[in-house]
Amino acid sequence: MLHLCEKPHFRYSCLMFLIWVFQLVGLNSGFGLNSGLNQSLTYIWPLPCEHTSGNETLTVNPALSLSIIGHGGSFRILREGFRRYKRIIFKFSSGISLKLGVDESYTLFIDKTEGKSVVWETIIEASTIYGALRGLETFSQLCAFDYTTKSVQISRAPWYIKDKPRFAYRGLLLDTSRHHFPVDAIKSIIESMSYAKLNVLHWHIIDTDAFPLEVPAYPKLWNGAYSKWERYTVEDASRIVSFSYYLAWCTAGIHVMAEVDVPGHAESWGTGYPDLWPNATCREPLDVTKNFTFDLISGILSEPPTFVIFYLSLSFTEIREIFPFELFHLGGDEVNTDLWDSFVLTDCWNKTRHVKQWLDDNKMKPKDAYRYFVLKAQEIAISKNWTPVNWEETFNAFAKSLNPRTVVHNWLGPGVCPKAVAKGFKCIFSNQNVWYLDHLDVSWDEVYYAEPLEGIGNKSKQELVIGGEVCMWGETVDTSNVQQTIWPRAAAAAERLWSTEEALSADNITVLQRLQYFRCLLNRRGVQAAPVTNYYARNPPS
Ligand code: CP6
Repeated sequence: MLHLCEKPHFRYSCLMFLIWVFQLVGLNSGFGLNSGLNQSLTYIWPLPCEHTSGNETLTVNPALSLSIIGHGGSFRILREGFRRYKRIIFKFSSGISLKLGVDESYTLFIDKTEGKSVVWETIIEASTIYGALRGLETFSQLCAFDYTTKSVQISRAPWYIKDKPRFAYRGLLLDTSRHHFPVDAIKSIIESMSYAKLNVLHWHIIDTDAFPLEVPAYPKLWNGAYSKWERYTVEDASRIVSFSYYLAWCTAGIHVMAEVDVPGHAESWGTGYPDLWPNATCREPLDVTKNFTFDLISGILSEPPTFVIFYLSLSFTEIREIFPFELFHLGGDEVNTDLWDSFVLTDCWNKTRHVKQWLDDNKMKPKDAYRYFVLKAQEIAISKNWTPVNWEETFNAFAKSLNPRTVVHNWLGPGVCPKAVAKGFKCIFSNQNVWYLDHLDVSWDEVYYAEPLEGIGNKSKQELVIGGEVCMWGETVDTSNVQQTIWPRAAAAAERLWSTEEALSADNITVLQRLQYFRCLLNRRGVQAAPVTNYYARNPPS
């Protein structure tokens, strides 16, 4: 329960500060912080005047919070200081594992309290910190600066709000291969996602055009980056993930789902390791015949640490800890395995002598090799305790062989989610006709009225649609125009994914007015959202 208004009984005559370090559990084995240190010494500099200590080892919950009890003094300075220290403490920790489907519900009351004098109070009730964060976002949207009175006001009080998401998965894809995005640009995008209550950043890290990620075990992989400066170190990746969880230490609650797209869309892997290409002129899909190809995928997904030693010897143990989210995307899209296919470029396997030989020896057609490749990649992800996600082509080509835990990611128009859930698979809706943000001719209302559950009548099957995702592919955007292209249309999808159908069935004009207001709110918060009814709208609302 967060009390956003100061309550009278907090007025003690002396100041008192509490720092909650709850959920202190477990023993650490010899790795990490204390390894190699003489345990009998106190590593505090300068040494405190007095101290005693014991011998238990505790794990500090990253939800570390500060309660201030008392009155007087500048709490703001203390709060800022607390934030600063929290940032230092958790700098290299990717932190808590926020689960998909965590309870994000909350209730928000703004009401008069009983008693002699009238005191207005805001109370947010939530059973998880993430619900409380969603509630804070809502609260912030009720607050508006009034230019006449020069104060921040809440109109239409008292308020009572009861809220929860319709779908657990509310995503935005960002593609860092077609154009590079500096870490700060990615953070701004994450921050803006939280305003619309989107909760998954699908990070399409690598593609044909560039391999910007550091993989310590295979240091030449990121030779495929555009330049030395257009790369993400393991530490950058970790920072992005922990920022999503905490967002400047208290507001986002966003998952990062990493994608390593194989076997197509992977030409850049071979810049450092040309052996991965079927041949020098035909470079993807990746060479299916070589163990080395799969060693590399394992290398990316299960990289043990090059021991990272910073000023505190906190180290990552595995890439799995850098991306703690349960879903990992393995791509699998646009692999054309048929000789007669129009995408001649991707028909390398048949055209490369040693690959063709391998196919014949193993009595495989390219389609079989595609399945073999995708399933092997899935096994690697599963062995690391990730749930694999694949673009819908894998389901379309060999649904029967896919691991039943696979999440099918729709994109080729409508239709695959009904089929996937009928077969018991989970599904994410991203119909390219409406939810591909690089299609500038799709207007906000086409985005808004796209329905992830279309064609699925059965309630238990509907539950297998975990949500949807708008996709910001990188061919046409970089830092200069990405936010304008994402917003405001991503907000239309965000409401579709959060709100109940009653809210969504409102008339076009009401929705438009509200969306225009939200777009201005984004602008006020520094997000360069484009106008809602823009020149590229194909069907401007009448
Ligand atoms: N890159 C990857 C892409 C696309 C896909 N995968 C894509 C295809 C068609 C359109 C937009 C994007 N650029 N890896 C499809 C999933 Cl219109």
